[in-house]
Amino acid sequence: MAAIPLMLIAGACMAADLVDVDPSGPIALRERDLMLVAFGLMLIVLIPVFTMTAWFAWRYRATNIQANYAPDWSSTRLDVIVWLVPAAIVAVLAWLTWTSTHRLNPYKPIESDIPPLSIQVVALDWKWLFIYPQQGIATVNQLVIPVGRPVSFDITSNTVMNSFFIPQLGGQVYAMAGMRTELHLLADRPGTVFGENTQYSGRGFPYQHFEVTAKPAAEFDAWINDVKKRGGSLTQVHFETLARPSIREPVHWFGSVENGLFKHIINQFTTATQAQ
Ligand SMILES: [Cu+2]
Repeated sequence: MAAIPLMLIAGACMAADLVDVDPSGPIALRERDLMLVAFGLMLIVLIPVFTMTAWFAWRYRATNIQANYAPDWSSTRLDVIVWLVPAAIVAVLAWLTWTSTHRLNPYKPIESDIPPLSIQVVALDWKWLFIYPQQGIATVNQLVIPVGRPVSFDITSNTVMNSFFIPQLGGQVYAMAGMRTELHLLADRPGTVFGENTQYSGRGFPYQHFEVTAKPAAEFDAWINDVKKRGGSLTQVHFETLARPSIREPVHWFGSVENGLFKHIINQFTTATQAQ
């Protein structure tokens, strides 16, 4: 019986881990609310079931000779409750799932007056490359985004399948070689949160984190200029070196990026497939 409260606590902790308790943007906030509503709906069944399990076990214990032994019974009222309540919960959950799946579709651009910032994400062993095509810069293991401006991510992998995840901003999306996936996020307050790979990818996987810093527009522009001035240049040749497996790779800045690098990374795999 002692296991039941423990199970409930474990369940609540899992829910708290899945839905970040401190969202930094509207997508993560809606995801958290959705999880909490679904969790609350499940409690409508869970709380009575666990309470009655304990109560029945105690009431009908072998030593309680006062309790009635009545194996043959039926109750229409109870049947109606037992079927209608879960059916209503499932109906509400189904409606919630349908509407929020469309509303929170990671491919759906975020509505805003400000045009989105485009960032190309490349999963490497075991680090992340971020290319800013509009600014012509790139970084490794550091993602800087402007506050209040939607960010449109194009995601791919130069290695095995990875999963791109910034818990405080929104859901995870897979990064796959030869393919391009999409994600739209928005940070609505400045600050630094963490991002990670959530798909096991080998030896360096546990250290494959990166910092995500949201800066006000002016500070963001200043940062871009700083990277342009101080960063090296990222060519296809340099990329080959960068792509070699490494663990705990420090932050790199590239002040210029060879045109079409992201496309080239994807095409390495697709042309090989087509040639077969
Ligand atoms: Cu899958």
